[in-house]
Amino acid sequence: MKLYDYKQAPNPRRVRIFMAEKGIEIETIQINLMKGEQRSESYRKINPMGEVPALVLDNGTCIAQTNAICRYLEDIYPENPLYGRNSEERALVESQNHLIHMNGILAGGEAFRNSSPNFKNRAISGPHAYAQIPELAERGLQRVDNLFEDLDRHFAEQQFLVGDYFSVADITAFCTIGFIRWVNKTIPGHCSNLKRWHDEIASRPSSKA
Ligand SMILES: N[C@@H](CCC(=O)N[C@@H](CS)C(=O)NCC(=O)O)C(=O)O
Repeated sequence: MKLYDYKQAPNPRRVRIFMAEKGIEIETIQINLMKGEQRSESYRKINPMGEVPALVLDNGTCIAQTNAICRYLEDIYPENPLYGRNSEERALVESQNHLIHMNGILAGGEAFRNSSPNFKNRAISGPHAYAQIPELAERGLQRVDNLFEDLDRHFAEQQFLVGDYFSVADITAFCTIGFIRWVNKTIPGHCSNLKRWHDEIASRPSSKA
């Protein structure tokens, strides 16, 4: 297998942390997004979406969505499950992971991609051109503020996103908070529960992956 990666980008980081938690090693190839390598003809032959991460299996199949890659790895390396240990936990992990994707990754992306001069006409990742909409950048920032408050309330009650079970949803949230720094937003000082959770995840060796 080969993992197409870009060290600085949030979605490939989710896969790298997931792999580190499970002790999985996969040959990794860097695609430099700043140089536009994701849009090159050669890379688009591998992943027509022109995005990273992408996992190419030994039979040539390309799995090109972060959650699908992690699910595939969970399936073939079931030890130390990160998608839940029973039906109820799997449903709760799914729910939290989806919420963080919607209200975190997409909100941060909305703020970042609609404001950064480097993303002019690339306000949505993928093969199609979309103009920036400044109002969406503004709304993205509001959504990020709400995410911090919602997570802070959540972590007042629970150790991780799903009770005392560390899961893929925590990885998604951790990478989201790293990504949100790109729009100059960090955990507000009064969000002490969120800070406690963040420090705990940052202290895991996988967080350096
Ligand atoms: N839906 C995809 C999104 C992946 C994505 O947005 N990747 C970004 C890096 S974090 C990318 O490749 N962007 C390329 C671009 O903006 O041209 C997933 O969940 O994997």
